[in-house]
Amino acid sequence: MSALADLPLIASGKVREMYDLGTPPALGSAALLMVASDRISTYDAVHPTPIPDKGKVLTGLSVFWFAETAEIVPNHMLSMSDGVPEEARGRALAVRRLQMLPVECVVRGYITGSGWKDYQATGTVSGVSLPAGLSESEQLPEPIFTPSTKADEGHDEAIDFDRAAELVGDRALMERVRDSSIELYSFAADHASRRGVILADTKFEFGLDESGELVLGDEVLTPDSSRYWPADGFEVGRSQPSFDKQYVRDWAASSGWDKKPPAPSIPEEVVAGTRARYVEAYELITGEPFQAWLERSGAA
Ligand code: Q0N
Repeated sequence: MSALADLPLIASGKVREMYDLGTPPALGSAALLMVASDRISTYDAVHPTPIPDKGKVLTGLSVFWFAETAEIVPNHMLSMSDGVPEEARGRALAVRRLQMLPVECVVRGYITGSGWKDYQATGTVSGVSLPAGLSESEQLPEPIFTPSTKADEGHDEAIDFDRAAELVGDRALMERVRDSSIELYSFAADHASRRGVILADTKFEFGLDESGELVLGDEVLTPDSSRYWPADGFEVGRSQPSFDKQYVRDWAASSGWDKKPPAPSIPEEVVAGTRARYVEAYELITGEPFQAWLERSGAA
């Protein structure tokens, strides 16, 4: 018996789902249930093997960052308990229903991934000109806002600020979105650096509430929405190991998988190592035992 299955599904991605909660009296506004699964993807393909507690780690991290950043920008979190079915406790949040802005708000402090590719080809990322001569994974002189939009096959398409403002239909609002995004990134990157972790880049989504106020939505500053690198061993001039997924990627690279779907199942020692890295990320960033989140959220 699944309480989740009885809720209307309104959006689903590779590794999470959103359900309609209606307008529960205890929450006082139209609400959604945002659920993080234990599924993991590498090279854009979802593996059939779950990583136990991954959804709880990501949800706990989002809750940490929602609390830490609430004075920078209000966010959509309503509750980790009211409206959250027992079976989803710890890996789901009740959130305010917003009118989402149709842009993904990427902030980069380091030049890597698709940004590195675009920079090598054009010297720019999402219309932002960067200094010549940067090396792969180098820290940028200052964080840059590089919005994107969902292209047809669910792949992100880089757009410049003007195009983002056009899609949102309000240039002044888009300027506030950009400034808030950079402030959120800078705050989080500073926090992470003091704990031995580099926040290379991250993606935010924003919406407007019923009174037109700008609100931070989605998951925030999780390993799925961000690139976290261990500061230990960081070296400019090469791609960096991902804090969380490197065990799976290293195993996948040596397994003979051609990195095209379907993704293979993951051996148990790789699952265990990966789970330990997610828990380590939670504990490093929040400064508390992961067990504390399990208890506070009603998962344990
Ligand atoms: C919602 N997505 C992810 C924006 C949408 N609080 C909310 N209220 C209503 N809808 C959503 C949220 C949240 N979070 C978010 N789907 C529904 C999809 N993105 C893709 C990029 O554009």
